Amino acid sequence: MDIAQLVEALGLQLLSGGDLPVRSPIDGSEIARLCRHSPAEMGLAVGRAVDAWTAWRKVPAPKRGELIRLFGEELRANKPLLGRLITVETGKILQEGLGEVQEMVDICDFACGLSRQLYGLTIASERPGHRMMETWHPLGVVGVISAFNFPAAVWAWNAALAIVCGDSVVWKPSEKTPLTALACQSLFERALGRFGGAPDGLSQVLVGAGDLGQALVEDSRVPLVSATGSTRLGRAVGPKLAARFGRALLELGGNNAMIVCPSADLDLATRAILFSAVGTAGQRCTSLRRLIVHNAVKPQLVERLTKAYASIRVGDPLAEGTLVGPLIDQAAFDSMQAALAEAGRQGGRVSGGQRVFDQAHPEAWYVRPAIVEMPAQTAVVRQETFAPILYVMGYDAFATALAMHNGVPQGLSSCIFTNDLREAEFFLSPEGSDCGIANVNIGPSGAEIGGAFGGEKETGGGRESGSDAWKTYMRRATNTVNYSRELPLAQGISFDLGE
Ligand code: UN1
Repeated sequence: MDIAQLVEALGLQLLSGGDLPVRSPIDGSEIARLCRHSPAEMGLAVGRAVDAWTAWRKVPAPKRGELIRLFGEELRANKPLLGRLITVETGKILQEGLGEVQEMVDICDFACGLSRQLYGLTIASERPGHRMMETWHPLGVVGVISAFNFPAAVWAWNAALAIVCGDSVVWKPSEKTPLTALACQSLFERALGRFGGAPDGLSQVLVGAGDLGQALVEDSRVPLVSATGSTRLGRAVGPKLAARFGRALLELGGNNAMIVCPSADLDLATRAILFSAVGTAGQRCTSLRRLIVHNAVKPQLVERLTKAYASIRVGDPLAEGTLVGPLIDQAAFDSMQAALAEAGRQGGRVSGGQRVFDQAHPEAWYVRPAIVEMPAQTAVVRQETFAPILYVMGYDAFATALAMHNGVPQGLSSCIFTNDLREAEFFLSPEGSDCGIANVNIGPSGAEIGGAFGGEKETGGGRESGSDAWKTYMRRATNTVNYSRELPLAQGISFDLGE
């Protein structure tokens, strides 16, 4: 199936003639040309979204859940097509493209159930004849800015929750992956058609570059912006939202580590390292970037990894057996090479990392994943490079490993491999990992949607997806009801005219 047939099956016409070229990282070829939306069009879209929210907030939440249930059905039925399009546009392997769609299906199921569980508390009042409670109300327009590496799932985490919470959504996807965004919108519109009666403008997509995102962030009619991307993006978005008291849900850089202890199951660890360090060509925000290994097992583990890395198949992400597809573009390749050169200067021993298939595909950026043994956690290790580079460092004392683990600016995901209960529990304790996600005997990437997803420090502090992340998409009202004939004041204050 060629790209034209693929997008047509997903309800899109293959567009050409616009000013936004879309390239597939598989071979660097241009697969579409779209028209960019302007910041003025963003303003109009937000206006429509405000109107949509005004109507949608009156629809009972379980009914709103029904729309998301229908959307989940569309996603289930179209999983092979959408998964393939994700692979074509991002270069992640087909298994991972399909996994991304499954993540969307899962969040739809979760959100549908949630639509009957937007619970508030009932609170004991200190006054006689009074009752206190919390109610959760729809917040308004939710802006979503998403990155190229999860071009569909991250939007779905936000959109599925926002819509059952009674909000409307305006989405600015990465300009590197607009086709996936348009396909998601097309499937959502099919669900809307079957649902019937939802307001226009409930979910909108606008494609373009940073000026569009900026218009969304600066629009005071948008009470919440959920932005996924680099810490640099967060530094641009966060202060702008803060300046207008908008709510920010930031999911930024990660520099995720694994501590491997002497008691660890090295077989298990090797498999986990492989998936999390080279999966998605190291382009997940949860990718494993730092390996902190006890010196007693370090030589064995490095040997196993070197062997495993040698047999990784890099190549066409649509072909069966490929584990690593291309990097997204030349800029990603350049920053990988710059980091490797810098690591060398800082005392690292680099193996792998070289470009491959450049003869066959001069416009595509395939690399061998790299392992870099570092003498210490130097500056280059402390920064996030969005590429398959695994820095390996040794330790002798557990406390040193933990200090090294937490000694980076980012705080997204983390894990420990150990069969020692004390080490495992300490890692999860308040004195342990400082990340939003902390795992035992599984890698840092590939989280399920049921938990809250996000991290601390320069990762931005946002939480999306499962658990009670929905609360960010609603506003909380505290209500006190007096069912007595008296007017007692809280804190026992007396305030009488004194006749
Ligand atoms: C991302 O890279 O922005 O935990 C999201 C994971 C995926 C989501 C990654 N479920 O790796």
